[in-house]
Amino acid sequence: MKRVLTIAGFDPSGWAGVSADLKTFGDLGADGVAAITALTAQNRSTVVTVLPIDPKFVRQEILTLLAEADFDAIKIGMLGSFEIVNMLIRLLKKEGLKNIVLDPVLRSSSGRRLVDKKGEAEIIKLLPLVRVVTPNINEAEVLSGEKIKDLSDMERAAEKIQGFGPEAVVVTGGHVAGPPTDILFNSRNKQFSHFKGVRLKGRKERFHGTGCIFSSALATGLARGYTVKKATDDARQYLIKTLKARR
Ligand code: PXL
Repeated sequence: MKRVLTIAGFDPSGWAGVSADLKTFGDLGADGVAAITALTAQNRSTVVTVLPIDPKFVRQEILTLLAEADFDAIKIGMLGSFEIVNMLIRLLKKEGLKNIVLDPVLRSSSGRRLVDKKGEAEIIKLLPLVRVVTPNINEAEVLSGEKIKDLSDMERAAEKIQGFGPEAVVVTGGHVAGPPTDILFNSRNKQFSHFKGVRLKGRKERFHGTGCIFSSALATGLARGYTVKKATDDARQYLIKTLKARR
């Protein structure tokens, strides 16, 4: 069984954060383990409070799991504070951890910060240490410093973010109007892949945790040794199936 670690926040509603990540790993047949970076008080529509965990404790969480067995892949989600981002940068370098998917979580759908302002700026320094980054449109705008209105803007942002050091970038298209298209830019072949989807209907709560599930499924594919393109394709299929099953 492949062993996949999530480093993310806890969402007590179960649809986002570590609980969604562990469910995704389990559904896809991987052995999921978790290090919690923050607690939150929230339901599926509103985040009320965010409580980042002491970075020394988060470090212990990760190192204790690592002492037992290596990870085949890692997914990084909500980080909460500058201190945690900083600790993680040092830990990933020191331990030489590889095959990492970074979901650069900045804000909840309701607009609440999920990492403080200083931490948001520090996330750029994680990019050279990870294999794939999966920003949504808003996160891609912040990381690239460019406004995104259409597919060519998404391509430009993906390429610019790749320039910060990851092997590949997937900009997810759920946050622009119309049929959603996800765009992958892979530095290995310098090529873009477009993954066209169908807009699912429903209240916004139905889409709570979408980015968490997608990045966790992608990490599971990488753990299995799939290419980034196949892992992306499979992760999208799993996400669509999961969203369709929600009411
Ligand atoms: O979907 C972003 C996200 C990630 N991680 C946690 C969250 C949320 C959104 O609410 O709570 C823990």
